[in-house]
Amino acid sequence: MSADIALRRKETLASMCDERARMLQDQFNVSMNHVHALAILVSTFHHGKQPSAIDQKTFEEYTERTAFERPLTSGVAYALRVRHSEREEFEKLHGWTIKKMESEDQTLAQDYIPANLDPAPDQDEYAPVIFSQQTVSHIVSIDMMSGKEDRENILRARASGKGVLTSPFKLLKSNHLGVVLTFAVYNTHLPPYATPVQRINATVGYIGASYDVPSLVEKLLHQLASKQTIVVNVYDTTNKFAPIQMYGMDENDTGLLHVSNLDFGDPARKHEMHCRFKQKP
Ligand code: WA2
Repeated sequence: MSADIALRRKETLASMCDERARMLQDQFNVSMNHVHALAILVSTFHHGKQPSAIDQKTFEEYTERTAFERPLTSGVAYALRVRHSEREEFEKLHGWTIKKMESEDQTLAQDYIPANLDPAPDQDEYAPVIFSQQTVSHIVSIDMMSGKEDRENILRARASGKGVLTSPFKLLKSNHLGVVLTFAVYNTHLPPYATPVQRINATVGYIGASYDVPSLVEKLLHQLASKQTIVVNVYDTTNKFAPIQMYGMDENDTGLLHVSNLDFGDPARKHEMHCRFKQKP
């Protein structure tokens, strides 16, 4: 192969990979902005009004009708911050107990419904889901602080005021790895340049969106009709010595590799897209 053909081939791979990485990143950014806006919606119309203007039915209808605004997400939900001292009153009001997030095999069971889950053991505070998009209705009443990844996200979101992402993990009722995006919802008394402690104290709940990465990336790449040409892999490379594969098959060494950076808006997480040609030249 002549030197200029080899160079052209390299440039083609780079531009195809960068284009796909940019599309994925842009769609992620669009949905992140809309999840942020949902946090403000809940703050304004649920916490900011007496009585609240949002109930499960309104939330479900609104989130379903605006689902097109959140590409790549499989569902959004709202978890309320409940202190242990408020638990009894909260459970009486809702007519259900706060549930503990359960193990994989339990959540994969055919008859898995939140009502069959165990009550959450006593904790200082809880984050039970009170509103959900219909697509993730199976997490209603579950204490999101009882799941490791969800809990870390909640703590980081409320101290920072930013949208935060989990590492890839197996979402409830899904066979794939996914990620969760969380924004804290604050009461209206939060000063604009609040400190982490002020933010934590002003937190009233958490809006979260789940991303089923494999099926959503697949859908995105499908629109580009390049699947005969290149193989795409997406990794969480936050720990660069132990990357986590989020999309794609094991990489097959066909020579040329191009790595495009992916910025999903959480500086604490790093992601990359790896592209290769399917065929050797
Ligand atoms: N949403 C959907 N499926 C899940 C999940 C989740 N978390 N966790 C595990 N499987 C309400 O950050 C608050 C959503 C958590 C938000």
